[in-house]
Amino acid sequence: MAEKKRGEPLVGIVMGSDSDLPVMEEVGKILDQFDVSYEVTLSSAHRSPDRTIRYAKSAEERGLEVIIVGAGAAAHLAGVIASETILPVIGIPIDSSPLKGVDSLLSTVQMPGGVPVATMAIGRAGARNAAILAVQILALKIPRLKEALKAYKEQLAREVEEKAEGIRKGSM
Ligand code: RP5
Repeated sequence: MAEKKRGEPLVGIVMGSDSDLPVMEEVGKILDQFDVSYEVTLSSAHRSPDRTIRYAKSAEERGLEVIIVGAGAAAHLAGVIASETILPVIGIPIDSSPLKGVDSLLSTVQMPGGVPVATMAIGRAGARNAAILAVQILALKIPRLKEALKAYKEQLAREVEEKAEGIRKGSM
């Protein structure tokens, strides 16, 4: 299947607060690397429930194919969005509260049967993985992304080889 016109967002990125931006920026960096278009917004399950529901309900007709959601503390944002869309929702628990993300991990992952949220690791690694998982989902229909993912895997392995070589030659 042909890819949509370049520039139309395929991925929606939603975060609960602008304080989540430093972690969520990692999602954009990876999507940029794969040349996948996305839109970014803020909404809160608790502070702006109407906005959150409007976003989720309109996501599919606006052409999005995957939604990535980051929230901290009592993180219900991904779950609420998942309840109002048939699109795959990927959740990133953010370590913004005194409980350091364990609270948001449990709030994001412990969905009742029937309403999945694909929950990533807490924090920046989770943000990186959310973006890669989104690319993997899109690659089911977009051949150039399959090739880019294969190259990405090779790059990861190359980086380990180079670091191993550096340690071998280093001062250990
Ligand atoms: C959550 O509460 C947000 O996702 C954020 O991680 C956390 C704190 O939000 P702020 O008080 O910094 O806006 O809803």
